[in-house]
Amino acid sequence: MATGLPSAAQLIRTARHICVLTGAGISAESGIPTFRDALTGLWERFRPEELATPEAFNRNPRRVWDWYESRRESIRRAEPNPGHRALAALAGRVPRLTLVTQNVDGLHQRAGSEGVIEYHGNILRDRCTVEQTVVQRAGASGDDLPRCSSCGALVRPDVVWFGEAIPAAAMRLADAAALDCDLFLSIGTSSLVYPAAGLAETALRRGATVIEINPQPTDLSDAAAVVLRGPAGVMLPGVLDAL
Ligand code: BV8
Repeated sequence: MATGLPSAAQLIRTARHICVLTGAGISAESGIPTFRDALTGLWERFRPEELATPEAFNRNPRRVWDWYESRRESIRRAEPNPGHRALAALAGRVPRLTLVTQNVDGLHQRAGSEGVIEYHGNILRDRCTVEQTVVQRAGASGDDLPRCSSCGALVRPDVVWFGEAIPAAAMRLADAAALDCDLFLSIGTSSLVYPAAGLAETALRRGATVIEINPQPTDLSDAAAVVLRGPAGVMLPGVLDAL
């Protein structure tokens, strides 16, 4: 396993198709707590599986909405950071780059990335729990829970909860990129949540090379040809400069 920007830059310079998977770590420098950090303070007594599941929502929609509204607030205040921006710029410097994100914050798009595959949806969109489509909310309702403007059913955040399937189009596009890429960039993810974490394994099985960018080691680190052990907001601009 090599370390350092020159090795990463050399691999990126010669890649035919780069598949990138990002996790909450790339948004950490925008001030957005990673998924587990989001369960601190008021929410520290909950585990992700107790809030980010259909069961939790059906049991207590108010509590789940309060958590999502507090996360939406921090996302609305956040700006893309140099890591997001360097990744958007990188796409214009290589023959082909597919960006798959586990993040639901929309910051890659705000940084200028195009064709972003939102593997776990987007927290800022509302989805009708009956029509299963992205909808506008109706005005304030009696029980002050957000409701669908067309059918009056509860709306939920348009994200993938634990135990729910990945949206079919996102799954198909991400799998195709992991199967076809010759270089896989894993950035800011603990590689713990499946099937997202399986994308790197798919790429490896097809003989792709892996680069990991993360201040901490993960289960993927040993399989990476190059590890940039630091924050994405520093490492990605560094890679771009080294190209
Ligand atoms: C499914 C959206 C089946 C919601 C999210 C046992 C074993 C294996 C799997 C399972 C199991 N039991 C259950 C499962 C399946 C389960 C799963 O994987 N569970 C885990 C906990 C074991 N998966 C599912 O349920 C998935 N669905 O399997 O469905 C099915 C199939 C067909 C039909 C029906 C059903 C759905 C999973 C999606 C859940 N939704 N998010 C929301 O956001 O509210 S997951 C959420 O957590 C994130 O999206 C991300 O994917 C995941 C991890 O979040 P974090 O830990 O916060 O972030 P991350 O992992 O990225 O960690 C931060 C990293 O950044 C760290 O490594 C840190 O070092 C690094 N970092 C920090 N600062 C920086 C940095 N890196 C770079 N720069 C920095 N500055």
